[in-house]
Amino acid sequence: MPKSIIVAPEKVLAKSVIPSSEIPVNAYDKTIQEESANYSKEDLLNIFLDMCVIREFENTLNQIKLKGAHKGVSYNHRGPAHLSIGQEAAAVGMAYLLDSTDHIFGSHRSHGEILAKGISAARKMGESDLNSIMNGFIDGNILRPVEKVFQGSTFETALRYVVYGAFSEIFARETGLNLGCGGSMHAFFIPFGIFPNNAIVGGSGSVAPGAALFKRCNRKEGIVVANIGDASFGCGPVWEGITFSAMDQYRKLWDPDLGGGLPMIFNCMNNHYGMGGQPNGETMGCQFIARIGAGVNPEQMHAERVNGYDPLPVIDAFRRKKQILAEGRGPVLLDTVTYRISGHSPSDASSYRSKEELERWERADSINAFQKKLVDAGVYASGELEEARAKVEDAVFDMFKLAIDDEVSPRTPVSSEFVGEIMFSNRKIEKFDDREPELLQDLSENPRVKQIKNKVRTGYENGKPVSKMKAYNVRDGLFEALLHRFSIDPTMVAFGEENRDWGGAFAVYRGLTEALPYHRLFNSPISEAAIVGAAVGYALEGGRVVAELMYADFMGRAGDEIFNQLSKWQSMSGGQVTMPVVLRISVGAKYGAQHSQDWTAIAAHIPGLKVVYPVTPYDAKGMLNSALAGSDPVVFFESQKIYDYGELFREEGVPEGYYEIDLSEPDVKRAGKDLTIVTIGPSLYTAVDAANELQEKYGLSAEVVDLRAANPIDYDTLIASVKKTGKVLLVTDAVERGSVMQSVAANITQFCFDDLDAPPAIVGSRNWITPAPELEECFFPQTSWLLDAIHERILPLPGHQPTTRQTLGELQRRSRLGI
Ligand SMILES: Cc1ncc(C[n+]2csc(CCOP(=O)(O)OP(=O)(O)O)c2C)c(N)n1
Ligand SMILES: [Mg+2]
Repeated sequence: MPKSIIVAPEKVLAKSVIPSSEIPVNAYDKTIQEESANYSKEDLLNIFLDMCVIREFENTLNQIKLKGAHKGVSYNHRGPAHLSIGQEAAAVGMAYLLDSTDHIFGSHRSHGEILAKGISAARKMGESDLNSIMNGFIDGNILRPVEKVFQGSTFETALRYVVYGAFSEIFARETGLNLGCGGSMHAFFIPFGIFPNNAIVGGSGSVAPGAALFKRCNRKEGIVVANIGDASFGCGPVWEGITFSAMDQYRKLWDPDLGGGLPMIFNCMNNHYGMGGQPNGETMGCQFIARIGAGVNPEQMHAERVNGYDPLPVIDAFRRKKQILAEGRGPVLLDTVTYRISGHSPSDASSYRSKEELERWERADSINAFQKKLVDAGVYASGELEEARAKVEDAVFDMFKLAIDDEVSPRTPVSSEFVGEIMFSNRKIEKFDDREPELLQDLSENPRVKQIKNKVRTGYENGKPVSKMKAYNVRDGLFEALLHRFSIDPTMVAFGEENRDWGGAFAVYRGLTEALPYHRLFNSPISEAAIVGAAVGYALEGGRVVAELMYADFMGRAGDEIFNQLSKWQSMSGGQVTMPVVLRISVGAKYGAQHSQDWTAIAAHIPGLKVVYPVTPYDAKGMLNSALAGSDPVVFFESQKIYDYGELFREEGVPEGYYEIDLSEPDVKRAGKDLTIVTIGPSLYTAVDAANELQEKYGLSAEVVDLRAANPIDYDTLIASVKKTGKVLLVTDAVERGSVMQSVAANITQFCFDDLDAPPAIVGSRNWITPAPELEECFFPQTSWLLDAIHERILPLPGHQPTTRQTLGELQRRSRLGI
């Protein structure tokens, strides 16, 4: 049922003030004695030692980057190392209470967080679970080398496993946490709840909320933490992720059983600097990152600033905030104050800060300070701590030596096809969970299902076109595919702008509001970055998502999320995760320069994305069925020009039952022998008109092949056609320069060089902004353009009088002008 949130004029126009409350700053002031109920002696030692593990790990990297050697062992590490020396207390404090059901996301500077979280999760795990993870992960690939040099307790082995796996990952070894495919800035290890770290500053801000969403939608335990820097709070996607996480609907409209607000902590690792810019005093104006919470919701995101130069205030804050999340009152913002003693990277000359400032923080060093705190409180003698520290430092050194040993830790196999092989998982997954999918009604009762039942599933009936009202159309095909998968896969959710109630901006979702509970279909904020980012986070957790961007023109708003997040985590995980996301993107018409662009080429250019563009009801249903049964990210373009078209190419019409179409397979929409016309998107219909005219006026039979996909493309069908005809025209509604057809034409030239009578000719839209609808005929390829291009560039048509300029000379002239 549609929701009803009344906007009452007397209420929204009434005089009042917005209440706000004070935001605590470094409020923690407990002594070790006062904390005795929370920590045993051993707990305090573990906190200290975990910090020391991180310091030694980072110190090792620092030494090899600066001097090419550590403790007399030389190593040349070519890749990056963004160190967090100084931030150990913040990392250990953050991770201390978290187990493997709690999931952290990080940044380019997250080595410390990975180690802290891995060790903390391992410490809380039973021996058998630990053993099964370590033995099971890539057949014990990381464990075997560790076991060769260390025999001890399961936990001590696990500690070394994390350190060795992290070193190996940074050094691009097969034995890395991500088989060496992630590297320093992207390492992660899902079995211990360590989710991707992100080299895109603030990248985790939009992705992590999707993981928290997964936990709510699928009733899973645990919380999600996005560890991001202070300067990241200037990033739009972080604000979008916050907005997405703080939507009212989780508590106001969703089933309360799901748990309420997202279990999400935005944890600012506030080291006071970007690379050199200073958010406080220079590049931002909030002074306290915690203040941002006050602008988000009445609870002010339960924001507070905590002293992250001491692990105990951070642990204390996480203990309280976890409780808030368990009560469904998330999200939370923590402003964890710390300091980066190391440079941004080893080449950093620290020109942006004074020596004196650096020395003051070094004097206050969190590890030494915590050691002193334990000694002063009489918990440990200084010597005991020094001795324990030396032992963990030795363990880190041993793991370093192991990770640089080429025999034990071989390089990730770059010479083979390995990276290519893990780009796509290419799996067929019926459902990601066995539980019963939640539906609100028997689907035979659904109004849209009933309406479709009365439609004619072919475009022609008794030789006559079926009216638009009666014809089963592209929208219906998409709807049937969606409903099919929604009724099988309980994890599948769909979200985007105006998805619920409205029925999707272009009515594809009409009927789904009645069929699905809120958590399976909901309206998102106008936050394209968060829509795609959250889809990525949701999929990383193991759920299927359909996310929607209303117009292709809005892809720029979700640029990073499409180009760097959606596309890359399968391969950067070393093939360990799947990315079952269908990103529906509508291509506009009649809406001018910022609402009518076909950006298939931009998506197809990015490695790691499948990109399709079906334009018939049969293809729409079959290709969406395939995309929704797969395990890869599919950017699914749809055209607003043809949403209401019936099925004009298959006499049998669109089957009522389930079927799939291979996403790489071009389709011959009309057979012919004299000329091949390859199309993508709605240019199919222009090409068919042109083929009709070629037949009627010139007696030529053109074969029209609908590419249907921009990546992957199986060229066999195209090659067979071009070998037969020897002539090929490629047509697209995208602007011609850099279009998908440019690559296809280049490939056809290579594959069919000996069979071609003329070079392939491309007709695309003009390389302009899309003009007003009244002028679209000058912009989008018209039938006449196709005929003229054939006449001028492929095959002179007897008696043909061109009415448009399609000569090679004209192409050169336009190119010279960049238009
Ligand atoms: C989107 C993006 N912009 C810029 C950079 C370059 N860069 C890398 S780290 C960094 C500073 C980030 O500062 P902050 O978020 O505070 O994290 P910190 O480095 O302090 O841990 C910048 C600008 C980047 N990696 N990604
Ligand atoms: Mg910073």
